[in-house]
Amino acid sequence: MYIIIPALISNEESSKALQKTIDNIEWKYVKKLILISQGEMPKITLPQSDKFVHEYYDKGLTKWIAIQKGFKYLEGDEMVMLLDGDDPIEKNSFKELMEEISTTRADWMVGKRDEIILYSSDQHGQNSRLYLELFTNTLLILLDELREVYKGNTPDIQSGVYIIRANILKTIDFSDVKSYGGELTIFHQLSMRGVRCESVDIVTNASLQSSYRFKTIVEAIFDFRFFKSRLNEKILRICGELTPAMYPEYFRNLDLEEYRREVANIVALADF
Ligand SMILES: Nc1nc2c(ncn2[C@@H]2O[C@H](COP(=O)(O)OP(=O)(O)O)[C@@H](O)[C@H]2O)c(=O)[nH]1
Ligand SMILES: [Mg+2]
Repeated sequence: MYIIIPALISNEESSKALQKTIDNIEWKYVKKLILISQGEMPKITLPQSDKFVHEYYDKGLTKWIAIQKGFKYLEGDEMVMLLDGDDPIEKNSFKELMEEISTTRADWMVGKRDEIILYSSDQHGQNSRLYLELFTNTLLILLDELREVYKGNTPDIQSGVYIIRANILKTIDFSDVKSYGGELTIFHQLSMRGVRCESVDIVTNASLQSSYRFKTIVEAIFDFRFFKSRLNEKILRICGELTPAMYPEYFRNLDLEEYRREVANIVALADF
């Protein structure tokens, strides 16, 4: 398999997290690891191997442009894992995931996180990012009419762990992705072609503060053509009501009143 890691390095902590991400890789499964880093030059020890390439840019990229820089190294129909560089997956879980990818016949897998705990600097509640992801995932599932397809196990669409065959990944049009949300774009485009994802369970590590601001994420999501052109009050209301039932596994310990307030805030911020 190939692995593409986009990494924005802003301090010692993010450099360390990148080192851990790379240290957890089982090299026997890997054809090429492609690291596209930006910000500070990462202070890491890299494997001396022709299985490894590193492109560094001091500025001017986003996560999804960085990922696309890696496409020129991809050949054939091997699996490509898009992996965040902030050590998002617990060590053993990552090992199991690599094992599974090495034998799967699937065209496309999406990592389903055990917990969604994310922090953007400007979010106002502990669970704001969780609600934002689940609400907008549900919106996409509704708009793309996929409720029946994924009944009982709704994909974790905005998880950073996407695994797709190289030839398929290269056909995705990312021109609509400004900053955040390439996962939603991939999900939408492949779904429209009838390519279904397989969810694969992953155990997450505690996450560092996000490089994205909450407001930026909301604006980016609601700016996608496939959202914007199809939204109205009614679909937003239905989506608000359906989300907890689509993702009961994440709603177990949550307060529904808090959820409703957060959704109202998201819709107000979205200003579509
Ligand atoms: N190369 C590159 N990587 C980025 C950029 N922005 C974000 N990333 C990486 O994309 C991944 C996801 O970003 P992160 O801030 O962790 O988002 P979150 O987990 O959704 O809160 C991380 O590995 C970041 O380092 C960027 O502008 N350039
Ligand atoms: Mg992260």
